[in-house]
Amino acid sequence: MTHLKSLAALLASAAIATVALAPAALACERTLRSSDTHPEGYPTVEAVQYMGKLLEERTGGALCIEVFHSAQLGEEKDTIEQTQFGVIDMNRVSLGPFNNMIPETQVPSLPYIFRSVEHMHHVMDGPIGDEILAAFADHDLIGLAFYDAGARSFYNSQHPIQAMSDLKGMKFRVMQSDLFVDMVDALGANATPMPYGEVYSSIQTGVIDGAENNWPSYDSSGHFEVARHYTLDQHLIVPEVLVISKKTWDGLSDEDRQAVRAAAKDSVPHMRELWAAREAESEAKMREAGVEIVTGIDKTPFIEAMVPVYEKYVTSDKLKDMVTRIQATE
Ligand code: GTR
Repeated sequence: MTHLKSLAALLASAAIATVALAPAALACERTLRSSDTHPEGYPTVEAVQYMGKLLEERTGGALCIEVFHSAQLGEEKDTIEQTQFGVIDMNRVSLGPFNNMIPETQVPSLPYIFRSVEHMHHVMDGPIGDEILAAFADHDLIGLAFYDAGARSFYNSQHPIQAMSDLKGMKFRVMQSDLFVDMVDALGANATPMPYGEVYSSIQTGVIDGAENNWPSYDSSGHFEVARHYTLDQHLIVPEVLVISKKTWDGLSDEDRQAVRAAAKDSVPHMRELWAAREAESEAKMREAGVEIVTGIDKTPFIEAMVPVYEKYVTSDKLKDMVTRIQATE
């Protein structure tokens, strides 16, 4: 009897467990795999997870997103290819690695093109942003939204950069984009394009003197441990982009596509809040960690040095027109 009772109890608890598990198991008919180079908790990772929650709620569990953070699926350039092939469904990346492939992405990647992050928001939230997102379609990708990445500045292991002349002959890692190679060369330094994940050890072993990035990346990558001099020259305000594979897109119903687009757009204000908080937090952390920070440098020579870079990259009428419209945007 006791035995029977406990068997009944076991069956009952199994039934409860099945019931309890059922919603989770049924919750997602389809889970989209999304890549990110940053660790759990980084604003881009959290923004896509938030988008996933919106999507799951709004589609009644037809679509969910799982973010593979910390470069689990590979470095940005490789994951972009895999997204084009449809092996990865979604990807959150910088616009930088798209520069060589999609000329329109070069425009917001031009050094000092934006006067401020607010200026960048006005441009990317408007028709120019939409034109850039649309340009992904010719490359087996659908552009969904832009996210914040603050401003990028130079940091290095050697000495403080007070003026452009201090960069002379130094070796800096850049993202894999010809535009950024030419940017660094135009400043009198030498550029080494390489994947993000190789930067720490390359600085540590002296293969390069430094790199350039925003506060949260400088912090979360640990680069500040090996490159203690950070100069706020803010040469790039290049946004991040969220894309979905055209292969995945083609397999979705119209309704689901609309839900994906809307959830991506709706994650942007949330991302901006997360970003602002994280940026301030990382900057404070870096100051506390004793990083030598150079502020208030004269940016004029940096800006003037970019003239040949603009001449080299802004060649088609389309890109010229975009640059003119950006400059005319409030
Ligand atoms: C970060 C950006 C990453 C990656 C990285 C890099 O700011 O969020 O997507 O592009 O920079 O420098 O490679």
